[in-house]
Amino acid sequence: MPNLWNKLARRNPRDDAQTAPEAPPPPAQGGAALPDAPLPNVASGPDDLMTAEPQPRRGWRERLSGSGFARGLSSLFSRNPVLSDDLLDDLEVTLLSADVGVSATGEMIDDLRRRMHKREFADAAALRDALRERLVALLQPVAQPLATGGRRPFVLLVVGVNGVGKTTTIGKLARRFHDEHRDVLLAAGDTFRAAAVAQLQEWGARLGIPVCAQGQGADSASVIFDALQMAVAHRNDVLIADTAGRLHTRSGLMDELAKVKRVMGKLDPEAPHEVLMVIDGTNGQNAINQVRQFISTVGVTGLAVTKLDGTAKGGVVFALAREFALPIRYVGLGERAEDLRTFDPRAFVDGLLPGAA
Ligand SMILES: Nc1nc2c(ncn2[C@@H]2O[C@H](COP(=O)(O)OP(=O)(O)OP(=O)(O)O)[C@@H](O)[C@H]2O)c(=O)[nH]1
Ligand SMILES: [Mg+2]
Repeated sequence: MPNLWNKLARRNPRDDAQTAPEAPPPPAQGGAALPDAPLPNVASGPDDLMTAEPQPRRGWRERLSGSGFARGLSSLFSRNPVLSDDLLDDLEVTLLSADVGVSATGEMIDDLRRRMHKREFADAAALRDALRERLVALLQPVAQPLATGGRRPFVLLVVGVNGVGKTTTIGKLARRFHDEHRDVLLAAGDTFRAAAVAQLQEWGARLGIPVCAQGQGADSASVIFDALQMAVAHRNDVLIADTAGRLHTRSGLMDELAKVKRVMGKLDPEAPHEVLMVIDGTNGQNAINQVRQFISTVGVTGLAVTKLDGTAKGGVVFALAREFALPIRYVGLGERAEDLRTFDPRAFVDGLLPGAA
């Protein structure tokens, strides 16, 4: 049965990053919010920022163990305590269902099967250890933390589709830089949504960080240009620019991003130094198409994968690593500021697949 499933899955275009059809866009969080409506995510976000005592940090494992991927792997190894082809067939289904993607899954399964047939593994636990090492090895090359170098201001342009967690990630990042005593300026480049500017200003106010903004409907490129001018004049260490969520399939909106980038380049040919694309970890294989489009329009230099806590399957992180080899700077394991973690492949894999390494 799993073999049949596998064959079907391999032919299923949904698992083929090249041809994956678009799912409906994720709901724009707060996109429908009225100007005076409560801000969607500030209640649980910035409030925590100002907590004098740091919250006890919950570990990666605690955050990831509830994910579909972790649960799938754990039940897989309890169902198949001995080495067998069935175990590998089941594993293949688990990886594909968790959005690891056809290519990465196929390569890993083929390698593990070959090694199993060469009697390299004494038991299922040994195969599990080998799987863990394969998963870590797949992620290791993309674990490249963001380095600001000597650039001042270091300019970060944050992009992504609607509701993926861009503004929240900016708040969390601002907090990190702020904690490192870096002078941060925020640019409210999402001029599309009424509540967007207020959402960023709320983060700024809580941290005591200035926010450069114009009214709703202003030209995003002009807001960001002004902000960069200000950051240069004030010698800020870091400028983080928010942008409106946009569907990668809407070429007009995508062109607007390219314009934002061009305009920045007029003041500093190297700006933005980082185009950080935020991806919702629950978007599965659809994220692959999103990244491809953003790369071609605006040139992504790093990824942040959010919402890997909760119901996310988590496997898309592997698919992203396999498809793009783009640095994964951060992962979001929750809504608190400290839940934005510098990407750590071993901690991530151990969270999904615990056991003696
Ligand atoms: N559980 C969880 N929720 C998150 C995470 N990151 C962001 N969120 C939530 O995702 C929702 C959307 O976040 P926003 O930051 O407003 O997303 P956005 O991409 O700026 O949205 P638009 O500006 O509308 O495109 C909020 O409710 C956040 O609290 C995460 O890592 N884990
Ligand atoms: Mg936003």
